[in-house]
Amino acid sequence: MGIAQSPDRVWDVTTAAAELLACEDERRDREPFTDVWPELDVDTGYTIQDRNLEERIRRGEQVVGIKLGLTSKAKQERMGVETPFVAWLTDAMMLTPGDPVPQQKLIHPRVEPELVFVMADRLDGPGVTAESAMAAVGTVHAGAEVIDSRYTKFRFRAGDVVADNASSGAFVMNPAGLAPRAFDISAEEVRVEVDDAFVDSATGAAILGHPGEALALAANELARRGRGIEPGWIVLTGGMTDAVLAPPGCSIDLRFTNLGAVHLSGG
Ligand code: OOG
Ligand code: MG
Repeated sequence: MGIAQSPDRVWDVTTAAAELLACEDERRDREPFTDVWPELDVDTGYTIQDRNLEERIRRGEQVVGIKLGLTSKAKQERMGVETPFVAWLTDAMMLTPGDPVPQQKLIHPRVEPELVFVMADRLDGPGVTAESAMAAVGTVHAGAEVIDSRYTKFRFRAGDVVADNASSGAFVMNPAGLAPRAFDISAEEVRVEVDDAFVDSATGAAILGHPGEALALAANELARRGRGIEPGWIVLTGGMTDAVLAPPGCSIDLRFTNLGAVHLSGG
């Protein structure tokens, strides 16, 4: 924790939390806090993230699940942060299939393909393994996350991005899910196409070897904060490839082997 002095502002958990939500509301990006507040570590970041979850709930939003961040090498290398982390999903972030990227709410959206779990059973850490985590999953879905950092050019350190609810923006999933035992999740491939041109691909194994590892990591991290993963929650297990830019007018297709496709237009 601690307090940081910058030329114009003093940052602590309360002021940084308020500033991040103000940036989101005003569609304004800013420099990362760690430039002037190097003590902003991952733990402090989670405290800020949870403060802002309370504020989102106070505004009437409801928690619908969680998202993992930086669970693939492609994402870790691009963002320059190697620690996977967890953040909150609320109903305000949920898109219906066919909805465009909500440009009017976002600063500089990017889209990434994700394997999404819908939980059948409650999952409580600590001590959760990938195997015990997968036993609590009801269905697996093709998904797209629209990330949107409140930091200029997505430049941040681990504490900054955890505080910023892991660049949460919006997400959508294909409603047709499969039972986890119905197919090989590690081998499930996604092909990313922008404006009908192939740009990238990855398999489920890109997510910590198996996306169940990401779910276990999330359960164990939430346990540290005195929480569990609830039945019905949606879990975004992390971008499988690097994210692609999603400006107005673009067309993005994520085509999965068994899970179908997700289409997003840039609006
Ligand atoms: C941080 C959020 C990362 C993922 O799936 O890895 C994330 C960022 O890339 O801005 O959502
Ligand atoms: Mg993501």
